Amino acid sequence: MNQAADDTTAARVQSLRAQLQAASYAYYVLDAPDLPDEVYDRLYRELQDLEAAHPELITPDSPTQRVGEKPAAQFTSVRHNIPLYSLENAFDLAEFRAWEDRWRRQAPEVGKVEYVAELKIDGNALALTYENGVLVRGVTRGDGVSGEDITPNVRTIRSIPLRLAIDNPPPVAEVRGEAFLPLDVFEQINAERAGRGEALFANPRNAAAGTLRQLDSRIVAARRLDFFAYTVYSSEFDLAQMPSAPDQITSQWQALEFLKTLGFRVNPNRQLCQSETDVQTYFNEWDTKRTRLQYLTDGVVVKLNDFALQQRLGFTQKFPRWAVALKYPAEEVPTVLETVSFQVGRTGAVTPVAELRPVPLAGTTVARATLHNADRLAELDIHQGDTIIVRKAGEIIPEVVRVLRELRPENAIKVTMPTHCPQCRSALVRPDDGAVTRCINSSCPAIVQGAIIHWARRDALDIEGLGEKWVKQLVEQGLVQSVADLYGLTVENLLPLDRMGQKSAQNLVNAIAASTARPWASVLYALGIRHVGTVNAKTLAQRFPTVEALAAASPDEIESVHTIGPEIAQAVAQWFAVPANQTLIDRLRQAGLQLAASPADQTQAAAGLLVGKTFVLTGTLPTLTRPEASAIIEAAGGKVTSSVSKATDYLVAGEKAGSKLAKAEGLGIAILSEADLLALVAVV
Ligand code: 3BA
Repeated sequence: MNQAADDTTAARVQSLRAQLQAASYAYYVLDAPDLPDEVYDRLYRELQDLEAAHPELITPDSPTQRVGEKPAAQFTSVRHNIPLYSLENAFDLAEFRAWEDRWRRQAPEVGKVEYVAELKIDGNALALTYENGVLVRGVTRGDGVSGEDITPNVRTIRSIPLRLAIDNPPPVAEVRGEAFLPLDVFEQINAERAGRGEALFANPRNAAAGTLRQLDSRIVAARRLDFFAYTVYSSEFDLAQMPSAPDQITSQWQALEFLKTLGFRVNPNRQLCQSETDVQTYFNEWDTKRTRLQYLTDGVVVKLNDFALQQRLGFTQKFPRWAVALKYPAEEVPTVLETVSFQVGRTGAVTPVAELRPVPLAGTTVARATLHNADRLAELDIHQGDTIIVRKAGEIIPEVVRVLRELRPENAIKVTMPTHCPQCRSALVRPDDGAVTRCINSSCPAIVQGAIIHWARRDALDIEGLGEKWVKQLVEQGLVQSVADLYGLTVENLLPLDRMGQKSAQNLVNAIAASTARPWASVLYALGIRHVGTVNAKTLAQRFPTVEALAAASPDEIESVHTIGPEIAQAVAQWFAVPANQTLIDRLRQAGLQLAASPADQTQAAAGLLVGKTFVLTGTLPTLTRPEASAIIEAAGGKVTSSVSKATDYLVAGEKAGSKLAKAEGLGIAILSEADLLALVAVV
């Protein structure tokens, strides 16, 4: 029976929460569990039962509220109160010294200083807002000015406290840090994706970013993201006045300690350095040690410790002057080449791929590396059985850097580019101006397969379940020769496929049917026209709201669209000129795909995303004139005014920006470069 909670129930609920929060902190933050799992589970269930009987007692910071029930429809974009700046990179000691010289020129009388060296986690920066100590918002870094509100997902991260662990929290506080995926979770996710024939995440950072943008927080919860905090801010309170803060927080080192007091995980592998030599030693020491960590790091962030000095140095347009990221070079390891395979992509491009004796490298096991193209293959002079060096710089497929000639086996056979397509045996061509060797048989199974996989991608027509394993069979068995054939498939057609059941067949047919509802911009992207990625497809679909309009447009007309260059325009016009593509469009029309923008899309596009936003332009922009920049802003619904005030949302600043820039900085107004502005309107 649901009766009003009495005082003792309320007290019990509070005590359960406190116990669970403490246990969770010990487990996820301190990594030192202090409560057996069964006890935790029993207390958790008791709390769940009490909350079910007395829903009025549920609070957003209750441990039961980490995982939502329903997926979010979409995330909204929110403006950061304080922008998240970028970090300047230094790739060697000379660049680090140049950074040091620069800030010292600005503060010439400063002598010896302290630096805080922190490992640079290769993750995703998040900004977390706490109101009266309770987590109310979690936002991605985005472009640094605005990010996406992903609060439901942030709540699932166990090392992020739902409530700050202090008694008198300030009205508002913001904590920033890095969310990341532990390496074992990353491996597990990719293994699952491979099993389902889905595209793999290139690295843990992309996997974490993809996870954070999942609309269903239950999936996020299952992925065990983690978080290290490194910044705490509040404009409305003075840390020094907080009862549980140290007397004064005047340095980064103290701030990190304070973040621990607030209940956050702070990376323990940090160091207070007294000299440049200390920083170098730390950097070198961690180059080896970091390979044993359960997360990826790509460098060391060095910050001047003293807040007063930080404040004095301030920020450039992009970076704080008081911090620098000392980057580790991309990792390289030797291994043995077993063979070279030649892959045919959806555009017919043939890529030589080295199949390797598997080696651990930068957090994953590497068994293949790209050899790029015929020129690179010739330049490396690679032979079967060669010992080679592979390097990984964020890609899924690492690259072969060089061959260790002295380790070449005797009589090794040189690897050369094939003359015929390894898939369909037709002669390969290499247009003399390009690096690419191509199969130009449009019914080559490799090309058809690639086109279908691209068609089904999440950012294209998002056909769930249509992964590589089914596509391969559909093409091999001749069921599908073009993406248009997908729309004629029936359950009966699919059942003979290896390991296809009634239920999966029905699901696949349904998923294919659902794809006919995807918007015109997605269809345009899915067609796989060269240079037409998601952003260009959106822009083109907006300017040409029907396929007929786009097909009839001349290259000049297409190029007149802002951000569309001659190469793109040419590729689009050429594509529509091919008779087979005209036939494809006709068949897609018959299948019911959206080849025109819906009325709703059109009004939204006309209204624009910049409605209600006020801009000021200053300085000389790299490519746009003032009238052009204004036209772009106004086309998206924004307003351009001439002077900076509190009502200004964005200042677009170019070279030789003067007092307006200083004023905007003073008011904390977001500063955009021309590129930032273009990125902003491309989202529309
Ligand atoms: N410290 C990333 N920025 C970082 C506060 C500053 C900063 C980072 C950092 C700007 C890491 C840029 C994005 C951002 C404001 C976050 C770190 C790491 N410190 N330890 C100096 O581990 N990846 N990233 N901007 N907050």
